[in-house]
Amino acid sequence: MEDKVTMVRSVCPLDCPDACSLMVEKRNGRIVKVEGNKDHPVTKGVICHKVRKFPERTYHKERILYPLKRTGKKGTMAFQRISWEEAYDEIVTRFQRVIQTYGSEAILPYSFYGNMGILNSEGMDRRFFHKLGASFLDRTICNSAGAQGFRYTMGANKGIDPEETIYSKLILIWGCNAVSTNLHQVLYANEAKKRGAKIVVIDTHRNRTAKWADWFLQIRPGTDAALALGLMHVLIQENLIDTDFIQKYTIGFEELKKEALAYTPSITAKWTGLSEEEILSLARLYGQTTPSFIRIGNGLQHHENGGMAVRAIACLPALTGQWGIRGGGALKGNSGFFPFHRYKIQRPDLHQNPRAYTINMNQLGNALLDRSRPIKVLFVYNSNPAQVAPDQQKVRAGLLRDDLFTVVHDHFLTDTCRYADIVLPATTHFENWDLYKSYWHLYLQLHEPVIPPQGEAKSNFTLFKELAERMGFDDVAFRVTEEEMIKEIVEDIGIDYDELKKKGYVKIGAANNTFPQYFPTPSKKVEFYSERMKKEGLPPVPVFTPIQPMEKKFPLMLISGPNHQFLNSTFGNIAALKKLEGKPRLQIHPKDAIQRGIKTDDMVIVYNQRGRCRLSANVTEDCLEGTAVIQGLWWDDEQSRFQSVNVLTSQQLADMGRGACFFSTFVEVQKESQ
Ligand SMILES: Nc1nc2c(c(=O)[nH]1)N[C@H]1C(S)=C(S)[C@@H](COP(=O)(O)OP(=O)(O)OC[C@H]3O[C@@H](n4cnc5c(=O)[nH]c(N)nc54)[C@H](O)[C@@H]3O)O[C@H]1N2
Ligand SMILES: Nc1nc2c(c(=O)[nH]1)N[C@H]1C(S)=C(S)[C@@H](COP(=O)(O)OP(=O)(O)OC[C@H]3O[C@@H](n4cnc5c(=O)[nH]c(N)nc54)[C@H](O)[C@@H]3O)O[C@H]1N2
Ligand SMILES: [Mo]
Repeated sequence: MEDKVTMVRSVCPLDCPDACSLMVEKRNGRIVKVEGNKDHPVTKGVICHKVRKFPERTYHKERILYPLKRTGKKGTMAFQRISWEEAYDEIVTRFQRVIQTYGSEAILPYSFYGNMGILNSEGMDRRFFHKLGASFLDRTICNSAGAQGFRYTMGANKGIDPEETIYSKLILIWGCNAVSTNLHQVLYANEAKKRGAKIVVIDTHRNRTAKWADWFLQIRPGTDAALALGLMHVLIQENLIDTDFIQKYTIGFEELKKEALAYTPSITAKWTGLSEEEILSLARLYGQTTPSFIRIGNGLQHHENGGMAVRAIACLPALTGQWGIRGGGALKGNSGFFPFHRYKIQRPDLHQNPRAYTINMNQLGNALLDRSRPIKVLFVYNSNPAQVAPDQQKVRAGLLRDDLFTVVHDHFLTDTCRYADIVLPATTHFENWDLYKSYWHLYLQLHEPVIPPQGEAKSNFTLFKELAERMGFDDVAFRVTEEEMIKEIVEDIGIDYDELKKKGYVKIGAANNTFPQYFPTPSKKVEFYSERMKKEGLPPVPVFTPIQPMEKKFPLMLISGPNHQFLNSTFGNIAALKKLEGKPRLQIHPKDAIQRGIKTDDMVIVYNQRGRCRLSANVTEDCLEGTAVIQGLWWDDEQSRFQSVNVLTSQQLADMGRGACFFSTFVEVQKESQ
């Protein structure tokens, strides 16, 4: 028999700005290859290495294909196969018992964007938990602080259209490891470079992006607001600002000027660790180049002062009048351009339980250990909290509670499944319908299933729809099919479904159209001064608040960002990608290493008041003195006795948006005794 080969369109579901359009090669019904779609205006045939490994992940021998029930102690991964009927019976019986005894507020969903599809990440699931009257999860683990900071200045999560950044003459990549985390922005920047642009990276770590840049400025973590104010100082002093733009489109320039006055190059240098010359040159370059573009990443906002850092940086393009010029402005996130009607998709009106708590997902550990607001059921999907949530020892202590009933829906037995009472098999995105937006480019994409569900796997959409039926929820909200829901969502915002289905994607609005005629802040201008912030008890103009180490015992600041080959903890079990990453390592500056008698490849213990982590050392000047770097969210590995990095991070919240503070972590390091 001859091989039947077909090429089918797909979308990358990962929590990544690029939201790539994929072409999938199928042979006799099986996916054999995944490539970038050459016809997609942003993907242009280019995808990252990890996504090429999707076939290996999809057909992996360890994929969960049937529902499982715990047979041993929590934490031991002892399960037996059960049927979906049995699984549903267990879940529904437990739900009903908990609701009767404690109220439905004792049930908490825990999810994030393991799959970015609207239906499967914030669609049918939300409807279900709303109708159930469950407690609310405040989903703030990723970009909340920075998004809020950007909104205070600019009014919305809207920046420039990244396709226009090929026209930029200066590109500042600020706290963003784009080579690993936003590949197509790097391709646009390379195109801009061919047209004469200069690329500057501002980061605390000499990461892959820093190595690619024309100019790398290595800044002390948590001092970005000081640098932004220092740049403003020079721009104002040397009259490199656009006074017409400021007058027409901004408010609060005088107040901002007063604040920036204090940040002379010498003071800014003291805080940031940069030299005065670097600060002056950067300010002059920025002040004299049009159009200039700032890509603001998530790294700098995972700090206790991260919201304000982004708010301060977001003021820069208005000072030099960049908005409205093709290739000029900034981009933190662009999800604000997708005008979906959230309430119609998620149906918050179905929620009828005024006693429901709101639990911040960064504080899962505390929530599970808090006896005053008892959580009795945890329902996890699209997330791996045992690895990704901060203060992991508390998270796991909570998950170990005997009186907690935990359901986990996933593709693999993640470390979270270790604590589950019931594990449910999830379909991968290849097996589902869905609708994908991007938080960076402006294309909406439709996904039709490429292969049938593997084993007995069910999508989040199907799972919550079927659970709704078993709970006796008879609203029409639970009777729609996937395609009907997608049609409703897109037609509601004036998109022609048939066109979307034919092409696979449509572009939403033109980004720069709204700027500078109109800025969606309360004053309708770029707000250097924000009355709203004042009312909310925050400083109304950008200020710099240094991060204070809690205890002198832990002198090194630990930055634990993503690595190149994984996507958060996803892919942490894929052999080919693990091999490329090697092993989890602690990067430490030579001066800090010498003081502690540490050499490259020594085993070291990184520790603080919350926990300890055993790693091999890499002594390198890629990180600054006084900081240490671990990349990647690795899975538990009992053999090497490696404990993952989130045992060290804290549940503290950032200054804005109730965001996470992963990188404001202080540790000490010592060589492991032999
Ligand atoms: N390959 C890969 N791609 C990914 C992910 C992944 O895990 N792997 N994760 C996805 C997700 S969910 C997200 S949110 C994004 C995150 O991707 P990015 O937005 O790039 O953010 P991070 O990689 O967390 O951090 C970026 C850089 O910020 C630096 N940094 C830390 N603190 C500071 C500071 O105080 N100031 C400055 N200037 N820099 C600082 C870090 O050293 C790091 O190099 O990437 C997405 N894409
Ligand atoms: N120390 C430290 N911690 C961090 C970060 C950091 O930089 N440093 N980054 C933080 C950030 S920015 C983020 S966004 C979070 C990310 O945290 P998470 O969103 O939890 O990300 P993942 O670890 O990728 O876990 C996603 C899980 O969803 C599963 N999944 C995928 N598709 C589906 C599906 O369709 N259905 C179901 N049921 N499951 C599915 C995957 O198999 C995977 O196990 O981590 C945060 N944690
Ligand atoms: Mo994220």
